[in-house]
Amino acid sequence: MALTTASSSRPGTSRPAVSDPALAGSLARLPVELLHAAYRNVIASRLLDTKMLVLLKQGKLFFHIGCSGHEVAQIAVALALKPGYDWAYPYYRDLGFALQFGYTIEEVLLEAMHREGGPSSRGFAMSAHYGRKASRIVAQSSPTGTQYLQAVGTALGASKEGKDEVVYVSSGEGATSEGEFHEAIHWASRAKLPVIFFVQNNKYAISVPVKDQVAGGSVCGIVAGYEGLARHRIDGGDFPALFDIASAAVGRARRGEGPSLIEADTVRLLPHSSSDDQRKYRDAGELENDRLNDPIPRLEKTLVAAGILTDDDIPAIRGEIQQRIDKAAEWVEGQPLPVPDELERHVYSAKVVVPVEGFIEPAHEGAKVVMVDAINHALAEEMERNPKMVIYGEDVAGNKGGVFTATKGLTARFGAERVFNSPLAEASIVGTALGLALRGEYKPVVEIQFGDYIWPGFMQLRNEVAMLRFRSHGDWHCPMVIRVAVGGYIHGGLYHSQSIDGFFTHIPGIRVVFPSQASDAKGLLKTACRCDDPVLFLEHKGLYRQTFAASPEPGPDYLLPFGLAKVRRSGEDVTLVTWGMLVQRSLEAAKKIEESFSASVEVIDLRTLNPLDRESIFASVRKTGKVLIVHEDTLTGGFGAEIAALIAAECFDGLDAPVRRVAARDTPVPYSPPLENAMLPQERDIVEALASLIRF
Ligand SMILES: Cc1ncc(C[n+]2csc(CCOP(=O)(O)OP(=O)(O)O)c2C)c(N)n1
Repeated sequence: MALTTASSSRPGTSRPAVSDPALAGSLARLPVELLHAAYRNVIASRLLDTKMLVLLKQGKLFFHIGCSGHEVAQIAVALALKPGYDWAYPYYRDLGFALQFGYTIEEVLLEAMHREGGPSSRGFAMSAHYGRKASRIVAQSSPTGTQYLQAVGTALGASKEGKDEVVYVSSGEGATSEGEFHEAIHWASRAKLPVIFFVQNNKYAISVPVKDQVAGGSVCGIVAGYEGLARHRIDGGDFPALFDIASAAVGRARRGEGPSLIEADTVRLLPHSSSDDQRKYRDAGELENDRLNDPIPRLEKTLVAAGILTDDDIPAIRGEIQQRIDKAAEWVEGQPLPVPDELERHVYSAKVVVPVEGFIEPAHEGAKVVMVDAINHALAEEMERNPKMVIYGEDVAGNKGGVFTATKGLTARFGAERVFNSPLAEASIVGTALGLALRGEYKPVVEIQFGDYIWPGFMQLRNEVAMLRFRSHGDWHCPMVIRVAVGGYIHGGLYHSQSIDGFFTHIPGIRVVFPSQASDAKGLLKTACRCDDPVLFLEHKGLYRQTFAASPEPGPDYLLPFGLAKVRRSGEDVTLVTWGMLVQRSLEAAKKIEESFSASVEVIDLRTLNPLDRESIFASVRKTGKVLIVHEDTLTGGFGAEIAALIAAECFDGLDAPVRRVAARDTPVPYSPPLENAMLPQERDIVEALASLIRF
């Protein structure tokens, strides 16, 4: 069965052009057949809602979230945009928008019935999470509000490219309470980016009424202070007026004059979702009032008055679309479900920058360089090589070059268009980078000033960056580098000392790199800048200028593979697995042990935590029979626990002693030196643990 769009059948093209004043304004300039198609999409959206609720009752789908009451508003706005040229970040209630932007009836049902052939996720994401690459509908997630920053990032790319593309992004009024919405409005207004923020105010966020959500009840009102933002509040049932306003907003965006927010007052004719019963929190009178304000009969009246439709067309079109929907549902039922073999296919890219196999580590002959300068040089070389690489973050631009100087001189060399300051907002940094990266041209390499402050960006990292490829079954991906200064031993206290590797190694979809010395940092960062996956690049602040972490600088062609650990000291009696700052302390401890015992310690520096070089660990443990894992992050749930479990599972027969760990104590990192020293692992802790293993 061929997939056809709801808008592909176009009866009535011979009707007279629009003449009724009800359709005054820019709508009158639209070809009649386009209005017909839009009307058909309105009806398809409504009938699909009803059909999906029937399928739900029949146990053929698990979840439904309705558009009913919103479709007229959505389709009026979609009509003002160019699908496939403009970009769209619709939300879960945007069925009407999705149809107008290119979704077919069959595609809606393929997603709803979690079939393999759906355009957004092929059964990996919930239904109503729209995504369609050919229409530039970016595959959506469930967190309310995250889409806003991504839309801004995509618009940033359009503006950098000098293209007049526009980015549509939407939500209900409830989601505008999320900070990310305001961060997005802020960035777009400041940078005059071509974004249409479309807020569909149906007066409820699940059961929470708008009075408990939005000061004054109007989103338009609460964003009044953003200079450069055009704002419109409009009746969401007034199709011509909405189209007019959307067209004006799109025109303004295309001309580079900045973003617009359109708040449409809509009715929600269904409960929040199929898991909700709105009679629990809305009285019968209110529900009846919504029904009386159903925008579809009103649209039909307007179209009939304008000569676009006749009264007889209406039931005929409905009947025809109903038939198509029923037929499509039957067809979809026969379509294959996704196969479990596909599960891991789109967690990471299949592209590898440098294969581990066959890699021979060269001796570097450059002048000695400290780690922060090696990082700076890696960035400069990659900027030179890739004109679409951009660097941004807090304080990274100009003469400062970041609080640790890692980006020093890069703005002067590559220009403020490519190396620039972001607002002080970590969710903005990560969210916009995602939206920029998924366009396919740009490689954002962003800086998070301190690991301690990555948490506002954690939602974007965990739920968006890490999951985009997976949830879109490989259609969308967002390769980027997130450089983060981490770690303690610098008397930085609770909020300038945190280790974050335990959190991020738990997230499928993000590579985690943690070098311990300058040449590795350079080679790994250059690989990260060419990697097809998102890479969290951890830079230990205490190592930036340490002489023990300095090394001869590798040349510009040097790339170090991910997933290749390094034996930093060979030994026979105990294996010590470590990374980051504790590599040096472990090497010192190993030396001391060898001086006091007739035993040698093999020290393995992992260099990348994801991918993890399991084979090097296992080979060493099989040789020594004893293993100590040393890391700076807190003990409980630290990455050492994962390594210990892997060793227990893989090397049990070869172990002569229990797997041991030295890690930070399970407290925050305190400020005063005696406290900090007690909390973070010290050389003596490693010596003691090694000694006890040797004696075991
Ligand atoms: C970050 C986040 N918090 C909570 C939820 C659960 N949730 C899903 S939809 C929703 C209400 C959203 O209401 P609104 O933005 O007004 O849109 P509407 O559903 O009314 O169209 C909530 C709380 C979520 N998906 N994401």
